[in-house]
Parts: sequence; structure tokens; C-alpha cells
Amino acid sequence: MKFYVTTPIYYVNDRPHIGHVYTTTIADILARYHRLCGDDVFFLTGTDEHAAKVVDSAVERGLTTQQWADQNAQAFQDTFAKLGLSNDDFIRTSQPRHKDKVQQYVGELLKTGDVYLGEYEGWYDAGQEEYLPENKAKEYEYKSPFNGKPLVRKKEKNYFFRLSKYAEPLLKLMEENPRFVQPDVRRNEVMKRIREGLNDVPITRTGVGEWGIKVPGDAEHTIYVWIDALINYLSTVDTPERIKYWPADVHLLAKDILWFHAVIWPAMLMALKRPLPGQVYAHGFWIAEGQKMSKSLGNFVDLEKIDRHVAEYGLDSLRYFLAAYGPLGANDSDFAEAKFISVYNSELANDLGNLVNRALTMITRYRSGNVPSANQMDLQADAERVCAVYQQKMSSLDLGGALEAWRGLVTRANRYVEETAPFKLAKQPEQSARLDAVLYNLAETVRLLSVLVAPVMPGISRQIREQLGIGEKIGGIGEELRWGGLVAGGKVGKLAPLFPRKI
Ligand code: ME8
Repeated sequence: MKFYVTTPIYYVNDRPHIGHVYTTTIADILARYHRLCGDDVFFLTGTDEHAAKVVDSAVERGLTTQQWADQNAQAFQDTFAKLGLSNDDFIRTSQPRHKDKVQQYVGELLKTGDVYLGEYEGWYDAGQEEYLPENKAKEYEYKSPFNGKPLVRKKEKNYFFRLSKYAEPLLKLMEENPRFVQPDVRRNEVMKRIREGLNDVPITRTGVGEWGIKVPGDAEHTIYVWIDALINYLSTVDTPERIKYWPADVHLLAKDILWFHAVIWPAMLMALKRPLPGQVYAHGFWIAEGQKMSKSLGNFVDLEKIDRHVAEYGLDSLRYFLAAYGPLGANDSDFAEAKFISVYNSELANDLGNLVNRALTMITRYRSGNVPSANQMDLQADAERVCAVYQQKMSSLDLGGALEAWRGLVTRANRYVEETAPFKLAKQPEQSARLDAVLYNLAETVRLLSVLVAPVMPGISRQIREQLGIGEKIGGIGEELRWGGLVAGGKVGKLAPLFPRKI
């Protein structure tokens, strides 16, 4: 099977922060999981470069827009590379390969009449570059719900997208396929707003200079940045070699930009007569130390802070924290230093680190490093149950749930050490076969844990497998998750703590 996952393409008016790293890391985990399942994966991220705020922030710095966009797009690429993110491509909307496709699609819509020239007057939120419907503008007292600045009454001749035509098809889609927009609360919000009515939307602006993509055949009009941006998901794979990946299986994003992805984008695809994505998943926000992250509070978890965490706790610990305690689902999550350290110490150093260390140390000490064979498979049923739950949770994007199941197996195996007390068995020669069995059950559970955790902590998975004396490379997940895969007689490798404890 193929699996195509996307992240939003990020604005290049500033450098990346934890929010960007988060969505891209979650997409990376899904991509790695699907590669493990043997799927043909395409994982896309990139940058959204034609926003007016990119032009403005370049002017403030005395740079050309292209220079400023280049610098920041590079910062995103460098950050993602440094964090080991496995995206298959990085699309920049200023690249010709994207611009050409945008013109092609808008041209198609002009032909069918789904895009037409008209006049628009409404309340414009300059910071967000979007018009608010009258009722929303009133509700927010004619101020931006995002930055509090007054909305501007604006009138312009524009090209419009015939969104009104797609209200019924969109509702039908969401009713028939409840998984199309997730989580459920977000889906309900979107459906409620569609039922309130959909107007046609302007998709061009005038007088914005050369930065941006022109309407084909009408150089006075520049295509609105959101329309340009959404198209990246299709433009990048609309080539003979890559079109097999379309439609995307999951568009990952945060709730701030759900409307564009759940309504405008599928309506555009309907108009273009292209297959629709499998799912639009809108996660919540990271806040920091209990407060919304903001420039003025200076509490952004920025690149410097991310680097510090990676240097001190390791990249995989950061990935684990993001996946296990991040805002996938309807709620926001708090990036709190104390919580991070406590998760690191208890779940990683104490539970996982100790289990691996105890199991392998005992095999080294009591069996000269050779994995013994077992006549009883005490942990098999628990392990199989966890593997099944894990796979089900991963497929439904419940990474927190998958890791909770995984942790359950770590805890079960640690308790098994207490219950069976191998250090006592080792002193009783007549219990030799029993000790063999206990050590095998532990080693085999450690092997399974290394497979399950590979998408989230690829480096740690590799280390566990090296210490266990099996190849770092993982085969197909079906085979790897079958109990009994660890061959008796194998030799464990050199042991080292996986997670040095921190105070
Ligand atoms: O909206 N918590 O770009 P953007 C979690 N260019 N995720 C966060 C976050 C937070 N506090 N802050 C940002 C845009 N994100 C458009 C998108 S797509 C066709 C165009 C993540 O740079 C989250 O994924 O403002 C959010 O949707 C995205 O960054 C917004 O990035």
C-alpha cells in the first residue's frame, strides 16, 4: 500500500519553533511506522513563501523578499535535517515546479467557471490575510481574533472561487465519512459552520507587487497565498512518477488552519475533479509552562531551547515526549520543563532503561551472554495483546495511546522480573531451566519493544537491538511482531545505559 502524509507548509517570515517541529515530527513518526509496515511512503513538508508578512518582514530587515525567504526556508530545512526528520521532499512555493502547477489548476477552474471575476467587499484581517464573514466580524467587535488589531473594510475586484456550490457535497462527505475530519470535536465545528452557509471566496488580490503567483492571463491579479499554499500537496506529486501517491492519506495540521484544509481544499479538489484526501487531522497547540507561547512573553520553545533538550536528553527523548504528551487530539499540551524531566527519568531512564539493562545484564552474567531457550512463554499473551493494541492505535493516529500500550508492556516485564526473581533462581542449580525461560521471555519482550518503539525513537531502538545482539535493521512488522522471533543461542552485545539519569 502507499501512504502519503503531509504537514502544513510553514511561513518563512520567521524561524522554526516547537510547533513546526512538533507537526513535522508526528508526520515523521507516521511515515516511519508505515515504512515499517512495508508501505510505499511519501512524506512531504515545506515552506509557504508568498504571504504579505514575508514581504513586510524582509523590508524591515533590509533584504529582498527572496533573500529573506531563502534564509528562512534554509533554516527550516537545516532544522529538520538536524532532527533526523525523514521527509521525502521539501516543497517551497517560490519554486517554478509549484508555481507552474498553481497556474495550471487555476486555469482549469477558470475554464469550468468555478473561478470567476467579481467584486468583493468585506472585513479583512490583515495579519491573517483573510476576510471574516459579517457575523464573525461582529462577534469579534470588528477586531482580529488573532492579534486584536481593527479589521479593515476592504473592497476589491477579485477572482472568486465558487465555494457556495460545494456546501452540500462537503456536508455529505463529512456525514458519510466521519474520519475525513478528525478529531470529532473539530469535525463538528466545521460541519456547524458549513451549515451556517458558504459564500464564494475571493482567491486573488491586486496591487501586491511581484511577489506571488499571477492569475494565468491576468497579471494584475495575484493568487491569494492560501490558495497557492494548499495546492502544494498536489503540485509536488503531480508528476508521472509521483502521481501514484495522490490522494494524500493524512493532512496533518493544527486547529488554527483547519477551515482551509477541511473546506476550501476539498472543495477545490472537487472542482478540479481530483480524488479527495483520506483525512484532515487537526491537532491542538503546545503552550509553554502553562501559558500561550507568544513573542511578547518571550516563552517560545525556540530552536535554542530545542537544541538544549536534544543535547542534554537526546533527540529520541524529545521525540518520545512530543509523541506521548503532545496535543494530538482535541486538547492543548503544556511543554513544561519539570514534566519533561519527570517523563525522562521515570518512563525512559527508570522503566525502559532499567528493563533493558537488567534483562541483558542477567543474560551476560548467568548465561555468558548467550540467549537461552525457553520451555514456557509467560509473557507471550501480554506481548501479543500490546502489539495488537499498538497497531490499532497507530493506524488511528493515537500515538499517545500506542505509547501507553507500549509502556504497559515495559511495566509488565519489569514486574515479571520482581515476580520471578531470576537473581534467586540463579543460586539454585535445579532451577536452571526455569531461569532460562525467564531470561528468554525478558529478552524476547525487549526485542518486541525495540520494534514497537522504532518509529518514535529510532536511535534508541537501534541501540537496544545492538545490545541484544540482533541486527539493527528491522524487517516487516508482521514478522517482527511475531512472538518467538528471537533465536536462542544468539549472543548479546556490549551493554551501556540507554538513558543516563538526570537530577
Ligand atoms: O499556517 N502548537 O503556517 P505557520 C502546535 N503557512 N503546533 C503548532 C503551534 C503550536 N503552538 N504553532 C504552530 C501556516 N504549529 C500556513 C500553512 S498549509 C497549506 C499553509 C504548527 O508557519 C501547526 O502545524 O503559521 C500549525 O498548523 C502550523 O505550525 C502553522 O504554521
